[in-house]
Amino acid sequence: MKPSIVLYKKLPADLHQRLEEHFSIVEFDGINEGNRAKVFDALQQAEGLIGSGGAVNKELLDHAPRLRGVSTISVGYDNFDVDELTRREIPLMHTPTVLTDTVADTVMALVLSTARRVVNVAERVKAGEWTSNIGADWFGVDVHHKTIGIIGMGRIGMALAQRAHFGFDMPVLYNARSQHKAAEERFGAKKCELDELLAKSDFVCVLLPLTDQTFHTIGKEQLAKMKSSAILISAGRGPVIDEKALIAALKDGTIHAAGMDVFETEPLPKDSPLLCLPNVVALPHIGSATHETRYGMAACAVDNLIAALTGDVKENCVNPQVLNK
Ligand code: 8YV
Repeated sequence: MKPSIVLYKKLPADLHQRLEEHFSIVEFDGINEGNRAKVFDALQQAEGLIGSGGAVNKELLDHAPRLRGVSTISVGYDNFDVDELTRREIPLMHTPTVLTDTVADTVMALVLSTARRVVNVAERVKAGEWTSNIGADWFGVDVHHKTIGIIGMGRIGMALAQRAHFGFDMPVLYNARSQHKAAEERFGAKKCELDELLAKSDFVCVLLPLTDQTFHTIGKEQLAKMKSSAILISAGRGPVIDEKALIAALKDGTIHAAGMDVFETEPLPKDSPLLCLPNVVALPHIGSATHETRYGMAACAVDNLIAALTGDVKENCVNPQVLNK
């Protein structure tokens, strides 16, 4: 008999079929209040779990006594209780490499669209406001040759530095726990303390994952250290930035603008003040959302689950200490 797994995100047909060749699948559309009881019921038999979104915490794991492998269709895993998974010797698999360039492209899109006011001016064109040669009220600010500060120099930070350095002649500053020799050699990147990066950067790009340590890394105090002409880009996880403090800073001119792909609450509540600020470009967490990359992530996650349940994990494991136990 094939091992039973719970799938909680719709997969392309060929990938669904690939999973089916190995496992007996119980499928759900997400894990939410409405289906929690049914998911918990299916988890009683499940040896594998694959999907994205929704909390995989102790309560859920307590309903999954036979679980041997978990695979998330994402690079981020802040909604997983990794300590609890590790304690139970369950490998957590993720998709760290396949989305790197796509997310870096999204960050660059936010840099360009905030600086050049792309969304704002395009809306004005559609509204019929382009009736004569444009004046200064349509102008933006330059991106090329400006200083970019990258907070969180992982794979995506590196891909962003590459674009900024080679594509836009931008000096690159970065703040990270460890030194990145490759970034320094390839892109002339300079490692800085956070305060120095905030004070010197024209674009501050925050790419940190969410952990207890990174929560509200950027708050009132940090925003006050930025140039008043600077633009903040948020593309890691929303709670890394204190949104209330950011809204205040955008309103009172502490900083010039913000480009955001992630928010403290997602979907962004309809009454968020961010939606009324002309100097904000807000995207619906599209970092990795291209057809090609989302397919690649799903394929990687399927392979990861198969590897985890057949004891053949070679890469992409968040807690590799549980392997070979
Ligand atoms: C996805 C992401 O949007 O991979 C991540 O961590 O944030 C995004 O690529 C998200 O996980 C939904 O699949």
